[in-house]
Amino acid sequence: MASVGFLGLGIMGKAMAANLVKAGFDVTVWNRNSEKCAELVALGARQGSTPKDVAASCDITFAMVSDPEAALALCQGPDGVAAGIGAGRGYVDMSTVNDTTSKTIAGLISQAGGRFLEAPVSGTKKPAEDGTLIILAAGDQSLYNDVKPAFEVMGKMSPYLGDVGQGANMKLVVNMMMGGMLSIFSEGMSLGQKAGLDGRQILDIVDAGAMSNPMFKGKGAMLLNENYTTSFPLKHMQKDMRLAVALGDQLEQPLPTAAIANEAFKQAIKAGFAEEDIAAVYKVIK
Ligand code: NA7
Repeated sequence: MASVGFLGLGIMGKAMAANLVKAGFDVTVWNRNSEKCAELVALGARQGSTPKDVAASCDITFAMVSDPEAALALCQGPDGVAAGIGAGRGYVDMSTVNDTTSKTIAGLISQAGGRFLEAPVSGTKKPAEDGTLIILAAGDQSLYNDVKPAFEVMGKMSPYLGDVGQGANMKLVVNMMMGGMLSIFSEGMSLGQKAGLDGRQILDIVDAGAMSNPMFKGKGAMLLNENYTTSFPLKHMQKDMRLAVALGDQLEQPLPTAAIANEAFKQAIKAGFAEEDIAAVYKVIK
């Protein structure tokens, strides 16, 4: 892979792009707020002027932005990726969006002669920094083969899931389960402590049994310390829950538990916790 572009240097994109630079890839970065490029340039990346410019000058361009609207905005218009990509070049969108958005982007890229892969990731800030994300790829298989070396830098596994849309769907299923688990976990922690139980002991007991998992461990400590330092912004989890519930509507799949968890995340956004970590949902439950 001769040269790669990276669009979107938020919490996730910054860590992923930095790993590519450190692994020796020739990386050109772009971010809407251009100040965020400085840290990557200091590491050795070039800075592109627009998404079009990056897509036109790199063999393969990755993107990692917030939501469907942002992912579409990157591709469309005179400065968008589709305007620059040209024949044979690759575009890999790693943002979490819904299948419809991903298919629209795939259409824009293929009409411009490019190859498209969707590759949302499971994992938050720490796995992004450690290069241990789970990358959920779907779309053009030749591009998948070409980007494998970069996926190996950014993640610990990168299964190929089939046609465009299946990566988005897999990601929504996984995060919907995560949001539901976090919501019931917060209720349990609140109920237990209101009943006079020790929060630390609740965590230890849960951790010793079949429900032990890294999320309860990590988020549990955050709840007890009332520390909601952002690793996965709460607003993005609500977006994922919203998109999963919409997919349930589309497929006539009842999702009563996810729908209720989505309401808890909506309440948390209304209470002003959108930019805090997903663990902050506890504050509206307790
Ligand atoms: P962050 O830290 O909220 O970063 C979001 C990024 O998306 C950031 O680079 C934003 O640029 C960019 N963004 C947002 N809207 C736009 C538009 N309209 N155009 C271009 N760029 C935009 O999110 P994370 O890194 O935690 O998460 C990224 C994805 O992974 C997301 O889908 C999660 O659900 C999972 P800015 O710096 O604001 O100029």
